[in-house]
Amino acid sequence: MTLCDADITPTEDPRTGLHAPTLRRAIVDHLTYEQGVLPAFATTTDWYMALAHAVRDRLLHRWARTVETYVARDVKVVAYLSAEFLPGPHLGNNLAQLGIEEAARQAVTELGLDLAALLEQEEEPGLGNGGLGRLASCFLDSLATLEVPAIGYGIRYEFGLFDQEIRDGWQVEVTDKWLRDGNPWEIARPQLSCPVSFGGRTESYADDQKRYRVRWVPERVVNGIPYDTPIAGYRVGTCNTLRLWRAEACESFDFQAFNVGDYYRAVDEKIVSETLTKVLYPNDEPEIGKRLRLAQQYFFVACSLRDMLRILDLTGVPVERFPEQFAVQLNDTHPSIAVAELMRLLVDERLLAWEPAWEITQRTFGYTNHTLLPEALETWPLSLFGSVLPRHLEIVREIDRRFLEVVRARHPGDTARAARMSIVDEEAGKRIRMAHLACVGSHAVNGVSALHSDLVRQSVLRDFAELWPERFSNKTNGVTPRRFLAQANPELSALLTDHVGGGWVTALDELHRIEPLADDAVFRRRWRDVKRRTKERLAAHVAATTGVTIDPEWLFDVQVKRIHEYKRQHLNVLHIVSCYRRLKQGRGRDVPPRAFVFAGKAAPGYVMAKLIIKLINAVAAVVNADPDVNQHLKVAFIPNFGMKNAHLVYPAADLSEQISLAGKEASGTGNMKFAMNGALTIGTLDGANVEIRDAVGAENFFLFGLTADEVRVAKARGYRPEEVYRSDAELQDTVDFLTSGFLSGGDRDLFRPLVASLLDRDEYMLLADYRSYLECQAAVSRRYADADDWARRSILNVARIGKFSSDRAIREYCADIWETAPVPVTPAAG
Ligand code: NBG
Repeated sequence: MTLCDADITPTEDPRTGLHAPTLRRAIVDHLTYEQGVLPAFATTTDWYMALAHAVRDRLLHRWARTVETYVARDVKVVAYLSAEFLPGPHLGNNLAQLGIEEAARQAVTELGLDLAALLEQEEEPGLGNGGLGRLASCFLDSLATLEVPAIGYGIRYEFGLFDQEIRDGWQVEVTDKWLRDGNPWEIARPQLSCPVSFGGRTESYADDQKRYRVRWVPERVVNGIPYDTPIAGYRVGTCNTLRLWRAEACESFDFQAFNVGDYYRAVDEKIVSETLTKVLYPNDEPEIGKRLRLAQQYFFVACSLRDMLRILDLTGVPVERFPEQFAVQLNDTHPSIAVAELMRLLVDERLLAWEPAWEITQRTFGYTNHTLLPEALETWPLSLFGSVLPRHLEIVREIDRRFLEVVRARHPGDTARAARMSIVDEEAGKRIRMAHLACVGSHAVNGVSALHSDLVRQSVLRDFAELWPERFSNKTNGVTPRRFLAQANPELSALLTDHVGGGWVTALDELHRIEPLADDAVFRRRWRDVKRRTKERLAAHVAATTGVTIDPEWLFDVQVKRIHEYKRQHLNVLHIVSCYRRLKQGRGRDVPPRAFVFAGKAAPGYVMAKLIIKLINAVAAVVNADPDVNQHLKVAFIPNFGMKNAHLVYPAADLSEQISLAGKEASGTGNMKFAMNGALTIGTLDGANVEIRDAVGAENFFLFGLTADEVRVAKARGYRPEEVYRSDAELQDTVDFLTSGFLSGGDRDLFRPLVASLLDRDEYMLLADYRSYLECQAAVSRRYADADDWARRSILNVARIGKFSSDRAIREYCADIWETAPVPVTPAAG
């Protein structure tokens, strides 16, 4: 391979040019001067790195213009604080945002390489558990695309969420070493490092004006090093920043200890400091390393707020104007210690009086609640909190004292209310309620779907909603159509663009213009052809990863999400087992054959969730091997669900399973990703399902199950699952089959804990919803039998899904909570 100067488009800068010859030259340059490898010896990883660096140059070009523009215009910046981000692979996304996929393809092809193979090289950053982390990344995409100044602040976990392997049907966790080959997308900025204190004690003193002051004398200090990843908007000049913090020991050695010869203690300190950002905690672990988790949260929040103050100082803006410069959003309670930390910075370090500091704090923060599950609402034992953050404990107590004065003034004598609302739970062994801290310290509180926001107001935060009704609002989640439609489903995207132009990528509502085409037989034919191809792709992946062959002609019935009892993957299993039993009895052969596809991780310590995975695989093994049924039914569990295989899954689904018990799923976002790709939903009236059904039309949505109200009433009356079990012979037969030993090589005890949980308590009311679910599934089968009619409904789903773009969600946050506006960045020449 030779390169001569004639290969470069003469007017293009090799660092910024977007045409194939320039890109080609840039790739080879990076290979040689960054990787230090000759083309002849380069591995695919080397080429991937070289291409990534070439693309990153183009991003940094935009990034520099963006920073310049923001500084010159004195803009308000959204700071999105989130302990999790799930950006997914960057390369494909960045090529698309810059509009250079074709140029890149041409460039690498000319170098004798295959773009798809290079894309495949990327290790995805698994810095989140699921919906919450992915939402944060969808929001960053929309912020940049809408040209809103924003910084995402989070943690650079050295190990993201574990990789999942399936061995003998069980989940096995493997360390996620995503940084093994280096990360070409990030830039470390050690010069911007921030010191963060932990532990120790506080001392009071009088300052020169004899004012009472407190000083924190910490036990140890850790450094936070920021790593920046550019986040480009779609075909705009804006390129924002995702800034993730890594913990580093302040000194490599504790010289004091080193000098007295205690070498190992000196190294120990370094190890302890650097474990802070080692690993992401699974979100539904029953008991996690609490102390480390609190330390992680404080660590990234402290770094981020200090960083904002640094930016403020740099621009010469007085600290009183902090809320005009930054809108800080708390993504769930994980960063809610920020309320106390900002108070500490303002009062202890900037020497403001309490009242103005409090006003600044409240005007700065907004808080989004993402769950009603009591076990997921964060509280910290007071003693632990005080030992990690002694000064913050004092501040939280003072916030609480002042807050309770307000409550008591409003409701004199209502001591029960004051106790319920207090930030410090004086019962239950004294704990700090982080949701209360977030609520008291924010000017805006929101839920993530209409139903969930109502339930927030009626249940967990009811007293707060009564006190400050104006603070509460709903912001229904959304997902980015760039990644989840344009990139994940190029075939469908091309078809849509053919008919309505490409504007839908940034204005998803425009898809309503395909609605009339639902009645066009030729269009439906093309629609089905596209779906067929996406199903072939998924089938190939399923075969490669599980050995199970599924027929693209069949109905693809898909449930992918974290494995959790409330999400009820085992209700899906009950349906499959019932189908299996019917087939074995010679019934149910006249319905369209189905492939049931699952994927999702269980928290390593969540025994029941792991047993559900085993159950799915046990059913798969029996069903797939049984010639009596495997012409009608197949089951596959795709290992290691993440952003990469998600791109294959969403486009290929016919049926999207959104079957959580009503009132439990705050919103769901997978539901949106499926519908956006033309799947029909079978679901309960839970989370955003309610709004999706309203949008796509009740007749194009398969509804079943109790409503949230009915659940509440049934539980209040004393729900008895055994009675349901006894009253339904097929349910009985299905449930009994799980402990028959047939699924478990004769072991009748294996699935007994699962069955016992259903018969004893059935917390998530699977038995109550079983019959309704089966009837609804029968309706699905009848509908699918008419493939053309199914395609019509699929088209209508896509045509009417516009509301669920994260662009809409971000516009609402900007208008109602952040009070920020777009600041266009003039596209740089070059
Ligand atoms: C999750 C909810 C989902 C929701 C996402 C994003 C947490 C704590 N909550 O229903 O379970 O879609 O947040 O809002 O992860």
